[in-house]
Amino acid sequence: AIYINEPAHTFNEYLLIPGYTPTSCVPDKVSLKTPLVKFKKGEEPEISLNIPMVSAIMQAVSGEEMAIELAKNGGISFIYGSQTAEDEAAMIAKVKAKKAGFVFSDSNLSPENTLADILALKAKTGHSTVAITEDGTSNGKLVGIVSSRDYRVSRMNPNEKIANFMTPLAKLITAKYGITLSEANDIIWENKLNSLPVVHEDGKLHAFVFRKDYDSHKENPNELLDDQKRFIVGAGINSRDYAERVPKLVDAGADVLCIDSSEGYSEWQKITIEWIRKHYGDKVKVGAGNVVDREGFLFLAKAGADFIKVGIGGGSICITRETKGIGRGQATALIEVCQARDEYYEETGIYVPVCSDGGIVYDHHITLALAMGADFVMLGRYFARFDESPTPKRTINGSIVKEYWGEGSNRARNWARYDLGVGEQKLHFEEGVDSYVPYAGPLKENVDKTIAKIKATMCNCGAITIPELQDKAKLTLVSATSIVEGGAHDVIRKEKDGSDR
Ligand code: MZP
Repeated sequence: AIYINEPAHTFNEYLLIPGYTPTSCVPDKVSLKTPLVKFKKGEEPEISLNIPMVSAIMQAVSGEEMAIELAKNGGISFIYGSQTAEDEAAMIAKVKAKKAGFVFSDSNLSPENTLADILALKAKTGHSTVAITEDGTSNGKLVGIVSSRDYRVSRMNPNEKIANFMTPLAKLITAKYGITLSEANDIIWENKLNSLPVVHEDGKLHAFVFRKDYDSHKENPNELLDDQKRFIVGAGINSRDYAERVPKLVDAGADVLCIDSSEGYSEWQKITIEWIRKHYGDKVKVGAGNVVDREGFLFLAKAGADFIKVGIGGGSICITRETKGIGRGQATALIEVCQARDEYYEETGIYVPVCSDGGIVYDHHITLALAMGADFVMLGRYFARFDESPTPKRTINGSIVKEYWGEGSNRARNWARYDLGVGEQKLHFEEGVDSYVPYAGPLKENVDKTIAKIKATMCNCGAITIPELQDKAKLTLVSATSIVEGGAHDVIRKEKDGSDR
């Protein structure tokens, strides 16, 4: 046997020591852009993320609603593979059917409806914007729009007829399909509008462009507004039914696949990647994992993985270390794998992004993971708490919670994630638990706060990009007592909001 006598460490045992911060290093200047798939030296990756966060390949986390919202915010979801290939492909197709960039609503009301009807429609459909047409159909002449950002609406009597407050809205200019984003923005600014409806030549409403539209800010201003901009989405696959599953996911429009396995240093993964390369060449991107050491990384990199996930046993719902006695402290595993990734890059000129998967408890663990070399992190528990996760809210002992269960639990029955070739299509023993997590509200609110913390810490370290952070970061192991010192201590706290950390 080989003994590694140094203990493996977790994120909680590390802190960053701040570096010099020049005045030019402010959070607004920080870019969190990061590669999702491998690329050659001097080239750009085919897919990048605007934030280094992806949602876990889990039933309780990544459905289509999560995927759309996370993509809007710059990350990507991997739709869970522990469902039939048809169901998974249908989820992918739903995400791809949504147009990115411009807020669109096909829900129409006529001027005869009341403000209360608008609010009810918004609540029912989840649309932030409602189109008002002359006859209340999507083919009718557009006379205005009402957006939840519309300040007038909040001050009105709900029984007021739309017709009565339509006049200012009717003055909105309706732009023709085919104009560029920059032309749309000019019209918006010149006319002091909040938004601009865009219609097809056949008169059908096509899109709304908002003055403060987060997505349209990121668009190329010369881009035509109809363009086929879609949200990016990933999909989990396994090393059992890939020959049937992968074609369905690719046809549905999945941008990237990931082999979902609790232990990825195996011939099964190599066979799966080889099958994809044989049938699709490099066109279909596929991540692999999970590994926790240099050998595991090199094996999957040589097998052709587009990115590699690190982490065994650190997930919040995971009991793999207890049941099977395999795993490694997440920080130590990540540091070793990232060093192997850097050496591999030096030798081959191929950069294979590393994803730190599982075990993120505090927001600052994400920054630590990035500083240790991760290109992005995969989160389960974090995203399971949000409105957009696929599970309903419940009240337990007076607290609002959402359900969160492991893929290795009897509830998920994701036997393919754990199968070692027995192929009996059942879990022989559980490696995950079924649990609750505190409900934390909408994704955007939480992700914005997390990103603000990451950017602030990066500035403390004098870094405005992730590679710069990885280069400059000074990390220290901490003693158990200094962890205690790091929290509020020796005071009686008035209130403690566990979600804000
Ligand atoms: P966390 O963000 O909740 O700490 O961890 C999420 C990660 O745990 C997933 O991305 C996956 O790698 C892993 N996972 C999912 N199910 C199980 C299980 O049932 C598990 N053991 O370990």
